[in-house]
Amino acid sequence: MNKDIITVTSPLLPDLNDFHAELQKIWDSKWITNNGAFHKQLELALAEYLGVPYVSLFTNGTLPLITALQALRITGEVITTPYSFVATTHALWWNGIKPVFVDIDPATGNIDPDKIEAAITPRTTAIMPVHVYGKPCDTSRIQEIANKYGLKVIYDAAHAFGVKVNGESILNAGDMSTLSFHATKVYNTIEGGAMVMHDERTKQRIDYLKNFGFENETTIMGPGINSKMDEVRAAYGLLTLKQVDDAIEARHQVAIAYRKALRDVEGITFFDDMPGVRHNYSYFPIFVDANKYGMTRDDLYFKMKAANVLGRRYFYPLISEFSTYRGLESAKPENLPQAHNMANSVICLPMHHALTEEDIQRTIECIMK
Ligand code: T4K
Repeated sequence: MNKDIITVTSPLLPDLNDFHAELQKIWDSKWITNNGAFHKQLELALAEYLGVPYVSLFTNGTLPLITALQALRITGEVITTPYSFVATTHALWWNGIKPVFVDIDPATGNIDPDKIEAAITPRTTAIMPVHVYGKPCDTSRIQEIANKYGLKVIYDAAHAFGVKVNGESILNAGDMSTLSFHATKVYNTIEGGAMVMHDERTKQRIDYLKNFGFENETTIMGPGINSKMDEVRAAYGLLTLKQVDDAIEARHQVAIAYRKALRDVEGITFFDDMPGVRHNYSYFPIFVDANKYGMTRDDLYFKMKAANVLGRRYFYPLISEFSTYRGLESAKPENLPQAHNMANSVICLPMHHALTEEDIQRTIECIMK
């Protein structure tokens, strides 16, 4: 048996010679960070590619979440999902905000809008949903609730690069959206991230906040932080942006192959494409029903591992199960049955642009027994 390791993802890398040519320009200019030429160019290129008015680049996908909460002066309680990567809730914690977990809709893995209103208290100031796996939240319903109660909405769109609903970027929903450009994402700048906002004034404020609050050489507009992207990663990001459509199409083909092979496997389910949505195929989660499949999720996960097919249990354990959060009333398992069910049954299969036919077959064979 071929024992080469198949990883859950693999970074989209630019051609090294192309990258070297860009590095030469940076070396010649000696301008290596602080809103340089490549940084400016990438912000504009991303705004155009994504179909959004303004983009502010960050050094990762966690700091724009923390900064968005600061910029909107969010305090008290924020309604969020336990079914995400820990960074979502950590961003609230770092701002001294109490997370209030609401269960998910099993059809999407996203926060269930029907359960949001019951979690609102006089201390609630915002909703922070996640487009988990890049699947769009029900943004209209969430906005209706936010309008009714005067709440802000910040989307953690770390997984939703390039996702559109009926031709409109999902990143235009809510007050702000944040992206991650980590190496493991569909589009990467090694480490990196961004915030998407609707107006120039907010963009200006965010640009100050990510640079210590400096408005000019001598004026500080507020307690900012340092979360700027440097020129090397911005240049890298301009190159990977040219490759990302092909990478998404390659991922789409992997999704087609997985769905074709696994559709009739008893006890294995997965998401299909949503009508009108341009997906990015950032993850391919499958859900194992142990009774029907005849094997538990963990047994399958370890069987795959033994065959060097490294799926991942994103997102297990739930955020609400980590020691920092599990004492919260909203973290009680009885409040989050759907999220627990999903976290206990999920395996994200290897999904990236460079998977070969053989890799896909080896993955499928592990599941088909
Ligand atoms: N919000 C959400 C919803 C998020 O999912 C994330 C991050 C954030 C916010 C925060 O964004 P950032 O601050 O991270 O930009 C990964 C990522 O580190 C993290 O970015 C991501 N979500 C999370 C879901 O997954 P790990 O710990 O699973 O990555 P790791 O190192 O185990 O890598 C997984 C596989 O990827 C490896 O087995 C092989 C491959 N890989 C990885 C790296 C780093 C490579 O081939 N090359 C590489 O350089 O966390």
